[in-house]
Amino acid sequence: MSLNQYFIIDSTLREGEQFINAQFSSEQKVRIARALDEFGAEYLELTSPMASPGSLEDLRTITQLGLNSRILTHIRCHKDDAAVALDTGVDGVDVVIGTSSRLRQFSHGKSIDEIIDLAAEVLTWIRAQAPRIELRFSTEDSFRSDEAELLRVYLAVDKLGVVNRLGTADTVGIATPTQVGRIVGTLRRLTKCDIEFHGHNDSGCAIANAYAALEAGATHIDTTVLGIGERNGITPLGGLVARMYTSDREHTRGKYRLERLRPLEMMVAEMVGVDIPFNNYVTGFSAFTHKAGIHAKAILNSPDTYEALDPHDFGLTRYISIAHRLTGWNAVKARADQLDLKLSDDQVKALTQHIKTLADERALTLDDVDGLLRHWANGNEAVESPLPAGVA
Ligand code: HCA
Ligand code: CU
Repeated sequence: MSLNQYFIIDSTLREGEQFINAQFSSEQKVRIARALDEFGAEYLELTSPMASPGSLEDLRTITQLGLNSRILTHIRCHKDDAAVALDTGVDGVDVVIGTSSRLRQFSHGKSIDEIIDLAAEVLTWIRAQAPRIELRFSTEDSFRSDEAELLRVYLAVDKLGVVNRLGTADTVGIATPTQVGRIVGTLRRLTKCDIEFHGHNDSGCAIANAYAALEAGATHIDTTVLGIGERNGITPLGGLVARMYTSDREHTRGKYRLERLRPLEMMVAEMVGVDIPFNNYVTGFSAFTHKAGIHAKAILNSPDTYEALDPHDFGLTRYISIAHRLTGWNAVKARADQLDLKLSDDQVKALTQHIKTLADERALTLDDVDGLLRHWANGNEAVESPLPAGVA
């Protein structure tokens, strides 16, 4: 399977609602849905209509917006939930039930055989009611479930011939790429269904696990904007897109409107009252900054020397920092050119040494360096060159 044939199921309006600060109003949900649709997310997963009267109403509203994204809702493995969900006109239903011994014992109390029987009853019933709906069956806590039992559940469901997709969920964020590859690869070999991966980020593998799932044959990946969700969330949309871009730039550029990512993230960040982390994929404030002189020189010659992602594809720009002791004369010269100041290479080299000496004594700003550049360009380059006002 080519890594190009995958779909994003963005769950900001379901898993993302489980983020501690998320309390989306109906109007905010519609704005998020539209922004994700414009970005190009193929599916949006919304909170169960059983969660609250407002959740039911918002599901109906968003289903009727006429978006390109297909609208899914997430329900327990119950006929009652399914009946309410189907009545909203959604494009698909994501059914989930826990299979780990912990969830069997402390959550729903069912044995593996009981899970298989219940899944058969509910899934067959849904298919009979809605022959064209996209039907997904997922096991919660798949990666802490006994592998033989897990497979028994999936194969029994596959055999029913009524579901489109089997979901795997790393509910507590403990899976590794190798484990995800093994389980998804097994499902790929033994079933004909599409395969979805939903991965939490508790131990930092959510993007790598999503990628491993795709390499092993998964077709659908769950994301949320900024990765928000229960605890510290799931695979972030931006991080997954960055990962896919580095694998196939042209395809990713064609598939998603990448310049929409930052406004989308800023909107959701504001709604849930968080800042975008400094080291966020693509949109963190330092994602396209370059500092060391050696990096700056190469970046000025050819940006792909030190950039796997082209900021312009995401509607962003790079920044080369020069006001510090690691600076290099090529970057200082580029700044002089930007300011249209005429300085010889020897002058720029000498000034660069001067900047390094000053930076050893105190933190400099770009204004300080610009002041020095102007000062030197005006012919005031005495060895003890006084700093312009405010710099010394
Ligand atoms: C949860 C459920 C879930 C479901 C994932 C899925 C998980 O714990 O809230 O439907 O595949 O992480 O297991 O989000
Ligand atoms: Cu989850």
